[in-house]
Amino acid sequence: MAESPKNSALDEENTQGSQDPPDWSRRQFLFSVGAVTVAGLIGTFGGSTIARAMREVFGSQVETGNIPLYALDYYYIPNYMTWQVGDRITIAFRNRSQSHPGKYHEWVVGRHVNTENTVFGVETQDGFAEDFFDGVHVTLSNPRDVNNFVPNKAIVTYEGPKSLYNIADGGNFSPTLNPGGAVDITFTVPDKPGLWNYGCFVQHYEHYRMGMRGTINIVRA
Ligand SMILES: [Cu+2]
Repeated sequence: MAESPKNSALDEENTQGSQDPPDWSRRQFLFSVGAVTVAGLIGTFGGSTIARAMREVFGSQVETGNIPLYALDYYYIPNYMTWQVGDRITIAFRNRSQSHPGKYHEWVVGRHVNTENTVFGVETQDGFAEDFFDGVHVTLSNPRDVNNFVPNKAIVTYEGPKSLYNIADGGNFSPTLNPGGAVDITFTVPDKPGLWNYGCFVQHYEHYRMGMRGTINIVRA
């Protein structure tokens, strides 16, 4: 009997002990399953939403225009996106923290999580070695309860009073929102195809470690 693509995906989930070196899509799938498990343990709210979102991981459609991105404790919805080079998009970033007290969360996009050798071994550090927004023209708008914003090497246009963005130095391009906070991030997808990661490194990468991360697949037009 011929396998449908859906069955193949399930088979991959059931062969985690396989000796075969995983290809990229399989690694991405297992990575995502781990994130879902963590999210399910931490928050019963939203668990089913996450599971539903994860079923869309394969064959994810190119998204353009206005793309909502929700930060919860400690995961994002969605945690996978596909963008196309040259498309104009707005990430409508919202912090929907449901813990008490609420948590602030950031959105950092890049590659290669920074690590450092310590007496405890190799430890993850804050942020990515490669910042996706380096050299990218970005417009920020509709800020509400922005904890801080680090532009790093992005070329940023601010709509409205700059004071509302609490502009800060250091680290990757990263809007950080207080609970209930919001900001819209508008840009043209640069010619940086391939897989990128995003994450929240708040509390010395604890949020990232707990599953607050996602993947962007950038495809050429
Ligand atoms: Cu966070």
